[in-house]
Amino acid sequence: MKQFTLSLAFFLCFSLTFANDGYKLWLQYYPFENAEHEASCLPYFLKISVVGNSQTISVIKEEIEIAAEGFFAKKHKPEFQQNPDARLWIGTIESVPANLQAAWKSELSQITEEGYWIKSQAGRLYIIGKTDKGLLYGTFGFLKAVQTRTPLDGFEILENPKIQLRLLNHWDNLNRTVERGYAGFSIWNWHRLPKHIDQQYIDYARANASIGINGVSVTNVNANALVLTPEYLEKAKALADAFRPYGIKVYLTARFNAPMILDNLPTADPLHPAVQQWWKNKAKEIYGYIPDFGGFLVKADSEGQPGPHNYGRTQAEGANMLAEAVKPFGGIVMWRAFVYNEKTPTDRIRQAYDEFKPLDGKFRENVIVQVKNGPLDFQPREPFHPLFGAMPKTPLMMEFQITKEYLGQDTHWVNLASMWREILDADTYAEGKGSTVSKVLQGKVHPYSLTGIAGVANIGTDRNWTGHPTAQADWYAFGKLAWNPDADVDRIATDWIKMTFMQDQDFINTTKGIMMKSYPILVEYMTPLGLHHIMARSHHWGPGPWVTGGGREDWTATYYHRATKDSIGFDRTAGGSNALAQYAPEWEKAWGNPSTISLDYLLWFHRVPWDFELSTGNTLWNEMALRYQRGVEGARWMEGQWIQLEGKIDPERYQHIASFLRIQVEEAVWWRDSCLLYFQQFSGKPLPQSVEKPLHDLNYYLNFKRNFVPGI
Ligand code: GCV
Repeated sequence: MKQFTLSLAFFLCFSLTFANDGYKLWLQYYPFENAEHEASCLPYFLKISVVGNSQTISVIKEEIEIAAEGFFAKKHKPEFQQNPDARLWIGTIESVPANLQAAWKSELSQITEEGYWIKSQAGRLYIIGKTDKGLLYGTFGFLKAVQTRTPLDGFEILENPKIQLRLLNHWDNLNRTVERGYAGFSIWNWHRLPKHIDQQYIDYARANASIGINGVSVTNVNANALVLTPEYLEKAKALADAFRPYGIKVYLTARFNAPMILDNLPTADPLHPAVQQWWKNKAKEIYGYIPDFGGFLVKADSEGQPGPHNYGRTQAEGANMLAEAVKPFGGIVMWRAFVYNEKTPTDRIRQAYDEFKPLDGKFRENVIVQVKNGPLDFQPREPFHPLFGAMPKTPLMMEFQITKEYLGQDTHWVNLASMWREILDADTYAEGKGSTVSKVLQGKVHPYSLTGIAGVANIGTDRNWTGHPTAQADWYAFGKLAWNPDADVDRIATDWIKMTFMQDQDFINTTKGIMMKSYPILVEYMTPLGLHHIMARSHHWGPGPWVTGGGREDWTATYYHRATKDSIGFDRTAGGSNALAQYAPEWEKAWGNPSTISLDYLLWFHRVPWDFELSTGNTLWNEMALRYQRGVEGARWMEGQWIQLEGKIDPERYQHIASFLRIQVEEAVWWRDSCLLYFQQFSGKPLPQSVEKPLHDLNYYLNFKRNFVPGI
C-alpha cells in the first residue's frame, strides 16, 4: 500500500506539476500509477537479451533505456546481455532457440518481412521478427503495451503490416516554408545539413518508427529541381543516414522539367532519348549518395507543374520514364493522380478518372499511382475517389492530408481518423459487395504488386510538432491506419490518449468523446449537406462562399455551390456533369436520387431547390441553417467537455487546448453566420427560430481580411 501511495504521489507530481510542452508526443513513457503493475513489469526491463548487432539493434536498446527511465523514474537501468535469465528476449527467427523453433513453427512462419510476434511463455516475453526492422516495430509494440498498462504476463500479439509503403509526404520547401503547414517552419534545416543532425530528426524518426512509418518524402510536390543537385543530395543523404536505423527510407519529389532547369536540355519530353538518359544518370547519381533511396514522388500536369502533357504524352509515359531510371536500383515512382486541366473543360472532380482510367495496365511495375481520398481536394467531406476499384491492373495508393488545410488548419480539434475510417470503409463494389477502399489498397480486390498509403505531414518547428496538441493524434492515427487500414479508430484514440496524457478513465472517456464527435461537428459548421470548396481564397482559412472570378473558375466557391434564387448544388448526375457515372451502379442508384441520397452528399451530387423537402421533414434551407447551428453547438459542447478536465493534466497542454477550443467556437460561429447570411441572399428565407441571429451583417464578413495567414 505504501509503495502504491508513493508511486501515485510521484505520478501526480510528475504529470501535474511539471510543464509538458508535448515534445515527447505519445512517447511520454509516464511512471506507473500502480506499484503492483510496476512490480510486475519491472523484471522485463532489468535483464534483457537482444540478439544481433546492427544500427537498428542499437536503436532498440536505446529506446528501451529511454522508456525505462520514464516508467521507473530513473530508478532502474536495463542491462543488455546474452543472459539465460533475461525475462525479455528480442531476436530474429533464426536466433530463436531450436526447441522453441519447433514448438512455434506455425506462428514463426506467419511473421512477414516487417512483422513481429510477441509471445509470453514461462514468465518470459519474446519479441521475434524476421528482420531487425520487425524487431524495432515489435519493441515499440511491447512498449505500447506497457504504456497502455496492458498486463504483460500472458501477453501475445502477432502483427504484420497490411500495407507495404507507409509514407509521410512533407510539403516542405527548401527555404523552410511549408505549403499548407501550420506548425511553424520546416523541420529540415537544409542550411545546417549535412554537417548538423539535429536531435529533432532523431526524435522524428523514433516517433515515425513507433507507428510503423517506413518512408518519408522530404520535399514539396510542387518541387524545386535544386533538390536533385549534389548540394542537396548530400543533405538528403545525411537525413537518409539518420533515418535508416529507424527503418525509414528517404524519397524525393522530382520536378518533371528538371533536365531543362538543371542541365539546359531543350526538352523534358519523356520519350526523348536524351531526357531518358538524363534521368537514368540522375538516378545513378542519387543512388551513389543514398543506396537505399526509395524513389520519386511526382506531381505533374497539375496547378502549374510541368508534366508529360506539355509534350503531348500520357501520364503513363511520364511515369514510366522515371520508373525505368530507378528500376535497376530497386526504386519506385509514386505518380500522383491529382491532375486537372487549368482550362476547366469538364467538372474538375471527374478529370483524374477520365485521364487515368484508360491508362490502366499501362504503367511499369515499379509505378504506383497516388490518389487523394476524394476526387476534389481534401474537403471536410468528400465521397471516396472513383479511381479506387477502377484500376485493376495498376497499383493505387491512398493520399490522405494530415495537415488540415481545409479543416480549421492549426486551431480546430478534429479527429481525422474518423474521416479516414469513413473513406476506408466505403465500398467500391469493384468486385462485388465488400470491395472496400481499404481492401483495394491492400491489394485484396485486385492483386497489386505494390501497396501504399501516404499522408501529407502536419509537422513543423513548433515545440509540440503539430501546432495543435491534438493534431499529434492525427499523425499517430495515420501511422496506425497505414499499418492496418482496418484498425479500430476508437481503440487508436484510446491508446493515443493513454500514451500522451494519462490512464484516468474519466479523462479518457471525456477526451475520446470529444474526439469521436469532432469530425461530424466540424462538417456541420463548415460544409453541411455536401457543400464543398467554400473556403476563403488561396489560404483556405475561414469561410468564403462568395469567392468568385479570378483566373480559374474551379478555384472559386461559386463554381461549386452554384447558388441561385431557386436552388443550390452541383448537378453531377446524368443531367449534369455525370461524374456520378464514375462510380459503381450501386452508388449511382444510392446517390442518383436527391430524395434518397445520404444528406452528407446531397449538394455534392445534386442541385436542389431551397424549399425541397428532405427526409428529415425540413426544407433544404431550414436543414442547412439547423445544421450550421448544430455545428456551433457541437463546438461549444467540445469546449464545455474539455473545461471539465482542468486540473487533470499538466496546465500547459490543458491551456493550449482550451485556448484553441475558444478559437474553434468563435470560428464555428463565423462560419455559420457568414455562410447563412450569404446563402440567405439566394434563398430569400428567414432563419428558423432555433438558429441564433448572426453577430454581424454580411458586409462585415465580406470585408473581413487577415494578413499573412500561414501555409500558402
Ligand atoms: C501542394 C491543393 C493545395 C495545394 C497543393 C495541392 C496538391 O490544391 O491547396 O497547396 O499543392 O493540393 O495536392 O498538389
